[in-house]
Amino acid sequence: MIGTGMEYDFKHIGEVFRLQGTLSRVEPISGGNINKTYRVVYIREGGVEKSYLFQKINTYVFKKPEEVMENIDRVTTHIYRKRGGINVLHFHHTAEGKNYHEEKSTHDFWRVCNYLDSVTFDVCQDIRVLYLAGVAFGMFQKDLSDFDASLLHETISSFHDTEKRLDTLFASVEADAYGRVAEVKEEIDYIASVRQKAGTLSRMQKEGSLPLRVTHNDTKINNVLFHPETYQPLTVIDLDTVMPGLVANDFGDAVRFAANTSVEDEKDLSKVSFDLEKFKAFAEGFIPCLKDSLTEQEIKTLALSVFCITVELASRFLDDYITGDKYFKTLYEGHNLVRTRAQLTLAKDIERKLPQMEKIVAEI
Ligand code: GN1
Ligand code: MG
Repeated sequence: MIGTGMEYDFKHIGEVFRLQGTLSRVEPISGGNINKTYRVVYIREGGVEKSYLFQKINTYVFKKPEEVMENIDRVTTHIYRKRGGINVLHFHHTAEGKNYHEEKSTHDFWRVCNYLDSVTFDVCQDIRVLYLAGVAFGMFQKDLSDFDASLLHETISSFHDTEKRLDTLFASVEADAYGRVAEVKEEIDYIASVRQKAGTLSRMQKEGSLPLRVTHNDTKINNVLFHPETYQPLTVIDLDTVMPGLVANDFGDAVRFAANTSVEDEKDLSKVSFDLEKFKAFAEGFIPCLKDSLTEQEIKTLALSVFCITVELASRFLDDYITGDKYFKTLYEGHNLVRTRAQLTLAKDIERKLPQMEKIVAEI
């Protein structure tokens, strides 16, 4: 469950990162399902306010947080050079020159970066913003197209290996450690019925028919910061899972989130559906950024990737539910089940609309 965050000694952490001024207030930032994030406001000499983003990395999920931070350092440095330093994430360093700090007594693992004045969207009705989100993720990939992938650690192994995710789910179903399986039979039956289809992209990856690129791997559109007035994309955030991967997974995961007519954890399933207009807008922003590098085969997998990644995430939520809610942060009892049902409702609608989605991609 999520705490208030006020149990942490933010003043001390600020000192470790040598931040200037006096700490004035702390505001929790909700949204992420893994790490804990806070905006910490300092008052500097002359009364000027300066905000920072403090994040406590979830070390249950990221077993080697030092490697996560090494990846982030390399990726942000690369992007910084390309973009001339404008609107780039910058992580602060401790006196020992590290971009993270591990608290000795608690083993809490902290990082601090600049706070960009911005807005983000969980549900977005504005077609232009969706188009711009597509551009932001497309450009992110383009910026990293000449980055040496061998420099990156695999921060979570087999992260988007859908086949493996489903194998894990069915093993957990067998074990039924928390006695929750009987309640989710319908969900399990559906996932079993689409197991082959949902694993298509991972199989193609293993066969070597899709190229590995440096990808973001967590492309929810609330990971794009937009300018508060102009809505121009400022930067892409949440770089914990930047790793070699499939371009289709970045596309699919973004669309899974952005083209949903409701939120990811909607309880009222009648509000959940897949919006083809939104899909088209995102695709029109994303695909042209990569048009020179995408292979024929990659283009063919874009529409299907939305289905695969949605089933994959539903399986991850369901697996977490039946294994005792240890991975994703939950706000209430049964939250992971609510998420599963919303994602499966979405997956079914995507499955129905696949031919139309393929047509839209082909036209672009
Ligand atoms: C997690 O932490 P957050 O909210 O950015 C998860 C993603 C899921 C997403 C679903 C490291 O992302 O894979 O798609 O929740 N990140 C990790 O909301 O597992
Ligand atoms: Mg994330």
